[in-house]
Amino acid sequence: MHDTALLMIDIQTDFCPGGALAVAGGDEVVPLVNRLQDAYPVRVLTQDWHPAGHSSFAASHPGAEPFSLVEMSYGPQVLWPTHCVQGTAGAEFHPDLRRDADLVLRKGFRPGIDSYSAFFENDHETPTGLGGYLRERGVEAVALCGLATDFCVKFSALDAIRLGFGVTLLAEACRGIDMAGSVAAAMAELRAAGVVVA
Ligand code: VGL
Ligand code: ZN
Repeated sequence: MHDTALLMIDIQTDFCPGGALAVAGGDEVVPLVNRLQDAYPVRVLTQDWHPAGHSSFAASHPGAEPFSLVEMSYGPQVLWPTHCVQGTAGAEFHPDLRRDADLVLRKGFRPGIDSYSAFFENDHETPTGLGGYLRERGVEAVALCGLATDFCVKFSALDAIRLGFGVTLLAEACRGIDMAGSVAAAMAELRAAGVVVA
């Protein structure tokens, strides 16, 4: 088997307009993502899933502003508005997103470390288990869509390359946060790493 998996990254209420960490046009990807699912034999939804008081939240660092940078033991970390707290409405998938995926992979659940990538936490070392899951199912390539292009989609794509998967970014089905040109920078970085942008 040489299957391709569709990885649908963090299409959650908090990343859509009106949410705590809204990505412009985040909800626009939903109809396209729903249609894309029919074309892939393996479909994975990822869900950003933080405990209350998570270390990636600005509110957990007295005096810190959202979108500022801090140095963590594992490297630099952007501090975010409180988002995708386990069990809250904001952590739910967009209400119109199809839920019939094979796997829901939660990430960012360890209090002291963030996890942008669906494959490794932000230390780039601690695996989420997704790589093994895909390998055991005979998957050799992944196609990525979802939110946000410049954070969770980018790091998932780079890690997939590092693990030896063929990687396609479905650009029409992604939206970014775009801090200081970070979407354009992400696209350049992904192309340079060998990601096919479709
Ligand atoms: C994300 C920032 C914090 C993402 C998740 O899904 O891109 N970004 N948590
Ligand atoms: Zn998060």
